[in-house]
Amino acid sequence: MVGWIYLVVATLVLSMSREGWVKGEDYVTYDRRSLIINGQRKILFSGSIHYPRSTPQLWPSLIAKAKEGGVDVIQTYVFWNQHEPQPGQYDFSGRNDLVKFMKEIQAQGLYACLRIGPYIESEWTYGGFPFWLHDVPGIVYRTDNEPFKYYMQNFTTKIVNLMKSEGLYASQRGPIILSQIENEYQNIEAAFHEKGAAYVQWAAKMAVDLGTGVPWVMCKQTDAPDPVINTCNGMRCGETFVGPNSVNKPSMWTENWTSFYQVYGGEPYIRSAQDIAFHVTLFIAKRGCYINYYMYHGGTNFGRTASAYVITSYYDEAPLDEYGLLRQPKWGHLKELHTVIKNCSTPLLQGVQTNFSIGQFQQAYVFEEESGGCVAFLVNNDSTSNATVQFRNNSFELLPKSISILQDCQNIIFNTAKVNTKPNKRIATSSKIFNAVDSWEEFRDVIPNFSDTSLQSNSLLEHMNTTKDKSDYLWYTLSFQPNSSCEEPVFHIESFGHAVHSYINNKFLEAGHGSHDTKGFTMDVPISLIDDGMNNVSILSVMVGLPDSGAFLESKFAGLTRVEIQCSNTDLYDFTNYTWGYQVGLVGEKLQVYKEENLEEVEWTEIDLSTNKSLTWYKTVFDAPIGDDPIALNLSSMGKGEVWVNDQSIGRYWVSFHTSKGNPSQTLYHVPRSFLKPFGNLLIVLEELNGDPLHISLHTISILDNFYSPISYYHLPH
Ligand SMILES: *[C@@H]1O[C@H](CO)[C@@H](O)[C@H](O)[C@H]1NC(C)=O
Ligand SMILES: *[C@@H]1O[C@H](CO)[C@@H](O)[C@H](O)[C@H]1NC(C)=O
Ligand SMILES: *[C@@H]1O[C@H](CO)[C@@H](O)[C@H](O)[C@H]1NC(C)=O
Ligand SMILES: *[C@@H]1O[C@H](CO)[C@@H](O)[C@H](O)[C@H]1NC(C)=O
Ligand SMILES: *[C@@H]1O[C@H](CO)[C@@H](O)[C@H](O)[C@H]1NC(C)=O
Ligand SMILES: *[C@@H]1O[C@H](CO)[C@@H](O)[C@H](O)[C@H]1NC(C)=O
Ligand SMILES: *[C@@H]1O[C@H](CO)[C@@H](O)[C@H](O)[C@H]1NC(C)=O
Ligand SMILES: *[C@@H]1O[C@H](CO)[C@@H](O)[C@H](O)[C@H]1NC(C)=O
Ligand SMILES: *[C@@H]1O[C@H](CO)[C@@H](O)[C@H](O)[C@H]1NC(C)=O
Ligand SMILES: *[C@@H]1O[C@H](CO)[C@@H](O)[C@H](O)[C@H]1NC(C)=O
Ligand SMILES: *[C@@H]1O[C@H](CO)[C@@H](O)[C@H](O)[C@H]1NC(C)=O
Ligand SMILES: CC(=O)N[C@H]1CO[C@H](CO)[C@@H](O)[C@@H]1O
Repeated sequence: MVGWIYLVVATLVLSMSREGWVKGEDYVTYDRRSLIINGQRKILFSGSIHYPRSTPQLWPSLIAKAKEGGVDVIQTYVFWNQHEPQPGQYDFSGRNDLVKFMKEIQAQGLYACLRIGPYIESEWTYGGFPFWLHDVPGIVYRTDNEPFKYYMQNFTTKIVNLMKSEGLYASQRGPIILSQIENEYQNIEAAFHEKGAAYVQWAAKMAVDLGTGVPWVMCKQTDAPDPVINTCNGMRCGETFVGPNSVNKPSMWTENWTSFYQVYGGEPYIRSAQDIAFHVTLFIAKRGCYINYYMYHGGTNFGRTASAYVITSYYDEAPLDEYGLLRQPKWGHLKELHTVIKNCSTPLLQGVQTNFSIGQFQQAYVFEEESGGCVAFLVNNDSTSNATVQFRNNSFELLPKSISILQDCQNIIFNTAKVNTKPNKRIATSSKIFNAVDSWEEFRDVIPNFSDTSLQSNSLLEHMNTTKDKSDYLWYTLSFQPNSSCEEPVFHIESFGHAVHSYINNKFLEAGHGSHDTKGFTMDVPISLIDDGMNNVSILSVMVGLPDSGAFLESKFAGLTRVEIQCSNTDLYDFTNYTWGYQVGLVGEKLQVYKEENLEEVEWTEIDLSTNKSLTWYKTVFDAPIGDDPIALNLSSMGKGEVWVNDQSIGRYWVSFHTSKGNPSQTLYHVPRSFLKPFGNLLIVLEELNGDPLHISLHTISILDNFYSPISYYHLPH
């Protein structure tokens, strides 16, 4: 009966879908049970790997390891601000070579899911939007707004046409079986009232009209209009997903979080292999047909691509770690689960599903074919005790918080809580310490005074609208003379984020910052003033990535909001509406002194450790460690800044921002092998605070297999 309904629905969808789709033999369609690719139903495991978060040199091995781990589909967002840095000027080179990435997926025989967005969030700066959108007159992002819709359609069309011209859709025998439009829009839809729903309709129609020949999805969007499929994102979609919004759509999970992104001041989020396996299996038991691991490989937020307060390493806890090494037992346990599910796919896809209770906290999900094929899932949702249950006249003892998979509905062939894969351990082996004073040179960046600035305003300007994201840094300067003697002056600064370094009369005072959850902060710093002359106040406002989420992203605010000097005799100087002078960026940035060709633009001197070293550029050279192991810089002796190797930024660092346990959130920073030559690699460090470059070290990263306990690890020689 149910099988018959599938057949009718499938036939309807197929016949309806032929019109308007790209011609080709390999259609991708769907019914309520699954995607149907080239006439075949599929249960698909998918893994997110974002091409700009690794390098073209690493893509083949990452994809191969995903394939070996039982992944069928590689899912990626498309990163608009990487591809269209200026309106109409496109970049698809190097790490942005989306076509090459898709072709690598195809070459390895995998499918692809292309999440175009073009709003992507993804802890990527500005949620993937190019900052120039901000200055389009009258624009309001992600709603029924003509300027926004124009640019969204323009970019989406550009990407779809690029994929078509390269023959990359499955309808053209390419790898892409699914595309996504928008991203978790339901989170903000209500903020736009009736314009929100109108925008969802428009976005779906715009996408479908592009005629890709493969289905579109909208994740976390219960009102996704037909034929767009609404999908689930989350950690426990087997429990939380209310299901597809129409009887002929399959149940799909586009983001099952393998961990959680990490912010400065945050500890890593570790999700066990058992917990992931439990929720993936439950989703399958409840007739899910597509599960994507977000992330399967996280990688690195190179340069300034991380969003506000997000660290440079991305989802290092995923089955493939930041360096692309297997994280065990996660990778192996999920591989085993994938193999088992694949082996049961005939009864899963062809059988009739029933479910019933087998105990107070225990349920059975059974898929049975008329021909006798059968697979059962026995769920024990008791998280503390084993449960003994009767199923089909057999007794089974189920581990706490686990799902057992029974082949032929008789023998347990997999249990989500029973991990057969041995854990491994990642080790960092020191290869070089940069402790020779004479191997370094430094250049102190310039602290501008009010009289040096060309941009002036009688108010505190908003940070992003002033820098246009050309730099993280914006100088706010003024000069003033107190009316009369100011006793025990205290400098009061309020900022909407993200960090501030304050200077008076060319002397560093203090640094302050907000956090991912509370971006605003205030500082009160005792200072000394010159009473009978002009005082130069210079405040460096620093952003650590642009915001990436929420409604009305175009009108988010950052930078200084109030500046005062309070004297003990109640005199108060309020500079909020004073004449301020502004400078976007640092001198070293403007001269691009991190590039080999521009080194001569400034005078480098021997390093001087005797004074405060805030805002200093350091330079040295190093040879690549021999071998093929991945490489990382250990920056635990540093404060906050950014690092370049051979002209390429390996990302921001912020070691001085500690977690509640007193640890930096990240000390090792990945230097891709492909950035290096054998000898004489240029290393440039921009340190904003008082870090010590003489304790920077270079490490090779490797995996210790058969790792049983921390004790055995500590006995090994380094
Ligand atoms: C997108 O905009 C560019 C100008 O920036 C224009 O040349 C191009 O034709 C537009 N493409 C589409 C599909 O609208
Ligand atoms: C796959 O299923 C077949 C028959 O159902 C069984 O004989 C075989 O052992 C299974 N293989 C694995 C790897 O589970
Ligand atoms: C069977 O599944 C349905 C639909 O998910 C659910 O409403 C019902 O509670 C389940 N029954 C048992 C006994 O678990
Ligand atoms: C397990 O129990 C928890 C807590 O009662 C509940 O929230 C969850 O939905 C249950 N899961 C399943 C698979 O029954
Ligand atoms: C379970 O046992 C009963 C009684 O012996 C029998 O009637 C029934 O068919 C058995 N069920 C299965 C699934 O083997
Ligand atoms: C729970 O069941 C497993 C077998 O399924 C068994 O090895 C284990 O000893 C049991 N634990 C307890 C506490 O009974
Ligand atoms: C700013 O003024 C200080 C004296 O307070 C001076 O040493 C410094 O060179 C000036 N900065 C610039 C960029 O001229
Ligand atoms: C952004 O800056 C421009 C001047 O460059 C100004 O006209 C505009 O009002 C500013 N917008 C916001 C939102 O601050
Ligand atoms: C303030 O800056 C001006 C211009 O750079 C400089 O001439 C003056 O000496 C500075 N004042 C103090 C107190 O440093
Ligand atoms: C300083 O003098 C200016 C101009 O006379 C006046 O507006 C301001 O209120 C005075 N500020 C203080 C704190 O005395
Ligand atoms: C600064 O000027 C703005 C606009 O003129 C005004 O609304 C605001 O109250 C002023 N703030 C202070 C602290 O004087
Ligand atoms: C939808 C869903 O399951 N969201 C969960 C994702 O994971 C975070 C972190 O554990 C939970 O807080 C959410 O509830």
